[in-house]
Amino acid sequence: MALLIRKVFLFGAILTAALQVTSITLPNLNRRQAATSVVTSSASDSFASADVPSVGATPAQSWNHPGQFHLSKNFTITATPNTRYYDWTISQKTIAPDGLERPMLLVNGMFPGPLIEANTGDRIVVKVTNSLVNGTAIHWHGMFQNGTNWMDGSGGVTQCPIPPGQSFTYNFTVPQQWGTYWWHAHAASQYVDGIVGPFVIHSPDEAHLKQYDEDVIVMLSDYYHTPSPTLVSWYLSPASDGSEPVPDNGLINGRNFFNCTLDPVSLFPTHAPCHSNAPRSVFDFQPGLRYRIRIINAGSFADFQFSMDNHTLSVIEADGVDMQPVEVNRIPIHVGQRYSAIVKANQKVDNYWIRAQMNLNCFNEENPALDASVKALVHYAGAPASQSASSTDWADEAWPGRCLDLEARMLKPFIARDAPTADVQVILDMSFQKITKKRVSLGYVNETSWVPLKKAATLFQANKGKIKFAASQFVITLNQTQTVELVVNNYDEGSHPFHLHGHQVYVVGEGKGRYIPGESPLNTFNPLRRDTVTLQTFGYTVLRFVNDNPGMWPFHCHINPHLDAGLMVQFLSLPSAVKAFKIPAELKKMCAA
Ligand SMILES: *[C@@H]1O[C@H](CO)[C@@H](O)[C@H](O)[C@H]1NC(C)=O
Ligand SMILES: *[C@@H]1O[C@H](CO)[C@@H](O)[C@H](O)[C@H]1NC(C)=O
Ligand SMILES: *[C@@H]1O[C@H](CO)[C@@H](O)[C@H](O)[C@H]1NC(C)=O
Ligand SMILES: *[C@@H]1O[C@H](CO)[C@@H](O)[C@H](O)[C@H]1NC(C)=O
Ligand SMILES: *[C@@H]1O[C@H](CO)[C@@H](O)[C@H](O)[C@H]1NC(C)=O
Ligand SMILES: *[C@@H]1O[C@H](CO)[C@@H](O)[C@H](O)[C@H]1NC(C)=O
Ligand SMILES: *[C@@H]1O[C@H](CO)[C@@H](O)[C@H](O)[C@H]1NC(C)=O
Ligand SMILES: *[C@@H]1O[C@H](CO)[C@@H](O)[C@H](O)[C@H]1NC(C)=O
Ligand SMILES: [Cu+2]
Repeated sequence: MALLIRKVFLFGAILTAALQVTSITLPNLNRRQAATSVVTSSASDSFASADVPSVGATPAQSWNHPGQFHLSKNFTITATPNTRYYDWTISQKTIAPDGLERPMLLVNGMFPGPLIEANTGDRIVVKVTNSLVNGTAIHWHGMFQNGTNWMDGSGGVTQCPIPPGQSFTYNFTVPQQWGTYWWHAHAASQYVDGIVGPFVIHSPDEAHLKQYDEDVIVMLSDYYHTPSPTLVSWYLSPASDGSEPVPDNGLINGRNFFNCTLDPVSLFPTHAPCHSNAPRSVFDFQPGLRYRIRIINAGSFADFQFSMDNHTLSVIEADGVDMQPVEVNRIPIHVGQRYSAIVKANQKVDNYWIRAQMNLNCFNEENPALDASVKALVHYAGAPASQSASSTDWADEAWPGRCLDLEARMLKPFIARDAPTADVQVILDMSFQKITKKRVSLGYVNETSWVPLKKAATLFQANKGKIKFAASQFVITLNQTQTVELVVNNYDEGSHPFHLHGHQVYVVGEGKGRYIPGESPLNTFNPLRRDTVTLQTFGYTVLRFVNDNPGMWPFHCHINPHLDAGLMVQFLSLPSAVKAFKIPAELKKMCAA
């Protein structure tokens, strides 16, 4: 391992010249200008929450808009559908979320990007203008896109990337779902470089609507000082020996402290200008109120354990599905997943640490620059403003050792549904193998390691009636509206948060080793439903979903390097309906660019 680290140092040093930051641009946008959220009628509140930075924040971080993470009371939760318009421009900017300057890819100059806030049934219209040098596509993580599969934003699957200099308008509705979601680039590894934001859907039917007074978003992410194309090419080279790049830091709502003296010992030193006084995020609590905390892991590799000193977390939602409340001290949350928890501001007026502890057991490598305990603060009104707290972590051990989800049997959906009986079973074997000439470890589902198509999208091919796809595309065709049982055997030592686009799946079974039909126990009685499920190391997972949403749906590991290494399959659901899709011509035209 030490040898490997030395190799990395050398490699990092060579790269440094190419990564030197030349200028720093501080976009001077306020949130309203930035988001240009032209919202119809009563919904003009979408971006209206206070623009004042929280206690302790430095106003210099003009790209960061803490106000949008505290949802405004002015937002009207209603069942009357509305159209919400957003106008986004994606461009490269040099900013310093944790004090170290680096080029990032940002929407409207914001990091994290603009909040989308809507009600169930609303229409969302987002005009995306691409001012990058590469094509891009935006995916709306967890949206069903029922009847609008081509708005899913998956590069090479449901669309060709939006070419540089061009615009595309995403336009879809969000019926029959609510809760906490997010959006992110789904082209190359771009979201790792900043193209991410929260997406919240309200509904008067939400189970726990009356159980909280305030509504707050906590976006967690791991964070690299080096742009992702460099990380990915290293990862997909023999030099990495299959080890994922380990983050330099982590962020909470786009902020954290970084000790600049540690940059030289990073796996990828940058030598970029760095300011050791970047502020952490601060969440203001009013004593006596109840807060809904929406935790989103918008990172690319690390599994976090989320906790708040002296405050228990009552989990009420997982990936947009309301849960019967369950009280915990810590929530493990893997990439792509979301949880809501209710927290009572019932402790002594003081400052408390919020902790997002990266699970180092999931990493093969060490990064000496990384402080794996990512922090933010709760500040009770009346306590002194501070960037620090004297509170201590819960006494119980943060990590059981391996990288696992909150146990499925702890999470019981509030609206109980038994898993329907399976009509058809699909078995997938997931592994990493070094079988290429280049001695690079690639991700395989059965015999296929996914490589995105160039100037083509599998959806458009299916729309033309194609049923056989390129060898790099593992497309599983599901002809009928029926219940699919998806068994995934993980033959890898790592755990993998798999996300199925367009669906919520029933998690009916999990265990060690290979799935053995008839022997591995299943629970079909109101099992957990969600859209991103962690496959445990050397274990099996059994999922079920109803194949009633026509389209080409990726099922992939959300760990970004693993997706780049090919860990993806696609379900072609209801091909005859897909053939009948009237896909906008402008979308298909982007393949010619
Ligand atoms: C909410 O609406 C009221 C009345 O229109 C307005 O005075 C207030 O500034 C708004 N609050 C926010 C956070 O936008
Ligand atoms: C554009 O894409 C190429 C190929 O993936 C990559 O090498 C390059 O770094 C990207 N440029 C930016 C600014 O992200
Ligand atoms: C969005 O789609 C709806 C339904 O197809 C259509 O009526 C509307 O004009 C579209 N809006 C935009 C801005 O493209
Ligand atoms: C930063 O790291 C250096 C070297 O490990 C250490 O001496 C210093 O105390 C650290 N500074 C802060 C503010 O943590
Ligand atoms: C937080 O909890 C710890 C352990 O129970 C306790 O010792 C401490 O006094 C609490 N802190 C405050 C500010 O209430
Ligand atoms: C994947 O491979 C396994 C093991 O060979 C096989 O049982 C399964 O049917 C394959 N899955 C598909 C969708 O082809
Ligand atoms: C699905 O339909 C296609 C075209 O009709 C057919 O070739 C294929 O065998 C069918 N697949 C299954 C699993 O029935
Ligand atoms: C999708 O729409 C079809 C037809 O309206 C409906 O039968 C099905 O239940 C919907 N599925 C989802 C996941 O919304
Ligand atoms: Cu993975």
